[in-house]
Amino acid sequence: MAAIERVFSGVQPTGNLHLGNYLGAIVNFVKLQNTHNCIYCVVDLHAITVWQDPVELTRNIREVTAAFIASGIDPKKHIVFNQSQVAEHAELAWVLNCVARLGWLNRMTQFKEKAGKDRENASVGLYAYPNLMAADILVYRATHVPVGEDQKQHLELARDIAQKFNNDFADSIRAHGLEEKFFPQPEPLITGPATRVMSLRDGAKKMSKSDPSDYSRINLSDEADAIAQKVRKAKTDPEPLPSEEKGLEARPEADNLVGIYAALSGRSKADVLRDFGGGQFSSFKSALVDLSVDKLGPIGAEMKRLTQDPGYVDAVLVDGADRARAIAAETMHAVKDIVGFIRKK
Ligand code: AQP
Repeated sequence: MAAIERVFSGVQPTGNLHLGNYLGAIVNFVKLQNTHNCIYCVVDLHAITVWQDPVELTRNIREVTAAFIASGIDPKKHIVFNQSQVAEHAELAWVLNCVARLGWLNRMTQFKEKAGKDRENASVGLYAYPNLMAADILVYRATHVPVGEDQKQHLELARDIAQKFNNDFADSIRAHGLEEKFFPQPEPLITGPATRVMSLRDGAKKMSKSDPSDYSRINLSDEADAIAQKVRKAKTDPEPLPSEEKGLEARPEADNLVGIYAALSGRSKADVLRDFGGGQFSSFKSALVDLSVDKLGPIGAEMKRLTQDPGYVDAVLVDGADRARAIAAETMHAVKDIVGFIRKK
């Protein structure tokens, strides 16, 4: 069972899929299809670590799937599915719960941010979330994981868990004739046009699905009017745009908008500033509206078309899950042998 170069990544179906998810993750998912075997997952088990209305959750699973396909992911050549259809994710997560250490999870900043002051009331699932994420990746023995900057720490934890499993069970891995590095070290791919897109209302906060203000983000499902309104209302500062990138330092809102323009147009920030430097935000914002509508409009329209055909979307997920399960089951059989469980052979 040789490890091959395989990409795995996931997006939570928690509603309000936004420009940050698109530029930080989905754009890279699309590119990697040319060079790798890719598995893209709608991580519904992760979503329920905070309360989800069941009807909304079903709708959101279909919406993320539609966003994948509308953005250019090919579910026939690669694998697209929702996590809960492949039981091996949860099964491996339990084994990894017993490998990961409490001290490691206590350091996870995302749990601290999401649990906030009401930590005692957070779900156990939210705390164990990074172990499930490690299982998602390792159950496919994936070698590359494209994510936004905010997921870096979880990826490092997945690497630590993989290494500890390989070390703890080294004798058993050898005894079963398996590769010494049974779980490969997954490489984070934090690359691409915008690894951290910030809120349109506050340049110090990342653009996020759970921000109570819809004006903080551009949703992939937004119509042209909504995109225009949000960009026009986006927070800026009173200075004109600088002519050089250095001038964006300490100006987080300007930096973010220029970064979004650069990412959407496939240019560098320096290049964008050559066109807009010295000008007022109003004309830059008009150009950003046109560009955003031009790039995101067709994706939003295709998402709408696809979500009106839930039968098609669900069939894509079932087919993807069947193919994912075949890979995951092979890993899980080996894990059971390594750990010492008895199974039907
Ligand atoms: N602002 C962002 N900039 C760049 N990349 C981002 N990602 C998320 N926000 C940004 C990346 O998108 C992928 C999917 O994210 P997710 O849905 O699994 O979870 P998340 O990081 O929790 O997304 P949100 O929007 O930030 O949700 P909430 O509000 O619940 O915290 C990941 O690769 C992520 O890095």
